[in-house]
Amino acid sequence: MSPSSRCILVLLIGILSMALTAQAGIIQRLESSQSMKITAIGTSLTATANNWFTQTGAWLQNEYPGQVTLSNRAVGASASAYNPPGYPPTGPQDGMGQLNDVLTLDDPDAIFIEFAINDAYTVYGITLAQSQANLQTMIDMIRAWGTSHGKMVDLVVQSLNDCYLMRPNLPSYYQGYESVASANASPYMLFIDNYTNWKYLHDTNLPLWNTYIPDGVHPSPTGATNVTLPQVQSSLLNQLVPGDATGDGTVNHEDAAALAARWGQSGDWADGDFDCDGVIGPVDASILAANWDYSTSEATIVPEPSTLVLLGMGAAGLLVWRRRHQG
Ligand SMILES: [Ca+2]
Ligand SMILES: [Ca+2]
Repeated sequence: MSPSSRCILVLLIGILSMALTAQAGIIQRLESSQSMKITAIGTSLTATANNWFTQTGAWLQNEYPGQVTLSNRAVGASASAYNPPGYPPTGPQDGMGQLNDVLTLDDPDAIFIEFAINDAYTVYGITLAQSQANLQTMIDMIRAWGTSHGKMVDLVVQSLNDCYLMRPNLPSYYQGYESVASANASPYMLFIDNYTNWKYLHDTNLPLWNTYIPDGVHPSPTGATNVTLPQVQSSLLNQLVPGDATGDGTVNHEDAAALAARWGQSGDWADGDFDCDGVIGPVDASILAANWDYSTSEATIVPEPSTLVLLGMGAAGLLVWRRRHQG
């Protein structure tokens, strides 16, 4: 069979089994008009008022009115799975406790996770290996819950800002988070790296960094708006599209060709294994077909009101011009 006819066959199989597939990625699911309960677990970096999560939630609620419900279960001074000395039994709830609440009370469609900053806090004594193991346990718990409830939960694992107060190995803990996310890669897993941007600001403009993180740990609302939020938005908008083997944000003939070339063989995402089972087959083709012609550029931010006003003025001007020239 020639590559092109094999490609057509694959697409036909895919179109026939389109009903089997579901959208993945928070923006994609919202774009397809799904309602989503979006939750967060984490430390004070997520629990404090008007932080990155509040701002991200407000942005999504503004872009997708009526579709987004938020639940923020982050607790200040918490770490992934540990009760700091002096806190229990009335102290902050650790990550496992927060996750239990999300799974039993929230019926989540998406969960943001960040504990690395406090796992790295030397006073808590959580090793890098424990931090990674705890994150893996949380991911396993979420996926098991999803399987038993018949739904896929979008996971967003993050590094947040840099911090130099009793956290000498924080970059390693952030890297640990990235490794665990990568080892659990799927269309429903996204790792967002905020650390690189914050570290860059620290190294290039320390006075501004000090303004944005006045206590050395917690970004101010302005800091969150100017550094964390744009990265979160960009990462969500550009999340790997199921079916996009080439990773260019568009699902088209190039991706079909990649998939056809490895049909029936083993491979990874770039070869067309979109359900991450290690083999390129009919389910992958159906995922590709379900997202055919999708482009991340379509999921762009709605123009600001001022832009709409300008566009409106342009349209009004055109109308006047046409009337004059018709009259
Ligand atoms: Ca592509
Ligand atoms: Ca597959």
